[in-house]
Amino acid sequence: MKLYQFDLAPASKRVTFFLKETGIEVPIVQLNVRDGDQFEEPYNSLNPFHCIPFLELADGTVISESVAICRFLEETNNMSKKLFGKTSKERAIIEMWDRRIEIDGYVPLINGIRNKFERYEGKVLPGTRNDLPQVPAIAKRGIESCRILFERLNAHLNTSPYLAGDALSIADITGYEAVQLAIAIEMNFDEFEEVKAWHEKLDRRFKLNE
Ligand SMILES: N[C@@H](CCC(=O)N[C@@H](CS)C(=O)NCC(=O)O)C(=O)O
Repeated sequence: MKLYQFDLAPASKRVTFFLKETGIEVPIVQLNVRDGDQFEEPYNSLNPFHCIPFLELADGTVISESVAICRFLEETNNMSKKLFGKTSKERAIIEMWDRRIEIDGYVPLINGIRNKFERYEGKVLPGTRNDLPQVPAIAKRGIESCRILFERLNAHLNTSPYLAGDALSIADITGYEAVQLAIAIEMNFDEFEEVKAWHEKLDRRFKLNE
């Protein structure tokens, strides 16, 4: 089994934090996606989405998508810590938050960043190189979408230490990276004090684990 990563990328960080939290170990190969390693063989054929992270199994199966990779690793390793939940109810609540954060915050901000900063010219959509123009309005819309999400998260985090209750879950990892993207796109979210406090708590935890 091999996990293909680029340590600086948000999607890779989601898997890295999951591995650190659970103690699961997987051999890692670094691909520099900024230099276009993902378009070179054998990686180009291994993963047609041309993004990291992706996991290559011993039988040749390739799994991409950070959450799919983490879920597979959790289900195939017998670790006591479960970031996807232990009961049906826990799993549903965790997935609910994870998807809301990904749909309303993470993806709109990724699209925003790729449409805002010059370094993404020609790379507007992840895993592509083409001449699609950058559209600054997409960055503005991404921030608006994330603002609505943060308002909701702020109210929720006032009553809960982590998104799905008393324990950290995969949804918190997605949420942490969404806040990192909000910082990267220069969004001001000072008014969301609960979100900031939760992000700082996660920041200390993940940095301690480094
Ligand atoms: N939804 C995917 C996102 C994967 C993704 O977009 N990866 C980016 C880095 S964060 C990438 O590999 N980009 C390469 C490129 O755009 O060329 C996941 O969570 O795994």
